[in-house]
Amino acid sequence: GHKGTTGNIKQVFEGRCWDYDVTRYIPDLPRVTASCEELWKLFFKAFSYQPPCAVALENYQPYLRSATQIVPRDKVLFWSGVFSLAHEYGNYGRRYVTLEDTLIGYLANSITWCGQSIDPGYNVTRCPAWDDCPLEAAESFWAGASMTFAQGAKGEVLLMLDGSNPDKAAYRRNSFFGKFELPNLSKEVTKVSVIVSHALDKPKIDVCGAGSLDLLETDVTERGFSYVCHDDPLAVLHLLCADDPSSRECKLAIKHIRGD
Ligand code: NAD
Ligand code: CXR
Repeated sequence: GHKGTTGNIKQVFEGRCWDYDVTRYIPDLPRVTASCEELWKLFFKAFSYQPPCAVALENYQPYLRSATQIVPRDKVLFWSGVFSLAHEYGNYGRRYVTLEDTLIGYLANSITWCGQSIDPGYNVTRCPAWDDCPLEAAESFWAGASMTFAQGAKGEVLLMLDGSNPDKAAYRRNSFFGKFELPNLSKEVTKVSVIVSHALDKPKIDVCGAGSLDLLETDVTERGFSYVCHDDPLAVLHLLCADDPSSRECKLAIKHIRGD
């Protein structure tokens, strides 16, 4: 069991929606024409007045159709296991655009919701955990959102992965990326460019050209896309170093280089 539907969810959803239009303008992302009120109605209709585990992927389609924005060519960023780092590197839509930078992901990120058959149609005290429902029901919103996001991608796409998790391989066929994004990339995608990031001063468990990254290369090239993979490019390493400048891997030879 888990906490229930986020308090004031309608106000949070509609408020975020208005705010997105005013303060979250992302270069070259088309605006959504549906009003915030219409979007809330479509979103709420997908799950409300239904048992919490009975929500099929199709239920969210009317909402997803109304809220989809097509991301400019070469700007889509997917991620697995590196939520914060990916959004920092993408600079919240200014350098690359993640699902959470689009309206669909922005409105739903970090909120909880689930339906119930009786009034008010959603459960305020308890929503099932992922494992309490059949996988499809728990996944249905983010699965649909991820599929829609992948279907709209064009050109070269970027994927950021965690190469330092001892419990999870960097690339997994059963992650959201593996199950709903990679299989739904359109023919307009040319290349999948992968960044494998490693926690500072920790063992590098998964690296380009081995293990799960080999499997990824196979899955990407079999679909007809070209593939490139980089471990810890400096632009990403330096972001990690901003949070931990004294770690061994961040000791730049600054004195030596700049002189004194
Ligand atoms: P991931 O393993 O980092 O999972 C992302 C999040 O999904 C997790 O933090 C968790 O909140 C949830 N999640 C996934 N599987 C779960 C499970 N079995 N049990 C409980 N919670 C689970 O990476 P991923 O699975 O590849 O998903 C990330 C990709 O899919 C991104 O590219 C993004 O576009 C999309 N996505 C985003 C969200 C989100 O919360 N913003 C959720 C799902 C998918
Ligand atoms: O715990 P952190 O993320 O380092 O979180 C850093 C900040 C948070 O304060 C929050 O503002 O990043 C934001 N954030 C979310 N909004 C969010 N929503 C869902 C971070 N993570 C979020 N999640 C999920 O929680 C992500 O899918 C991610 C997990 C924690 O990610 P991480 O440890 O990188 O998989």
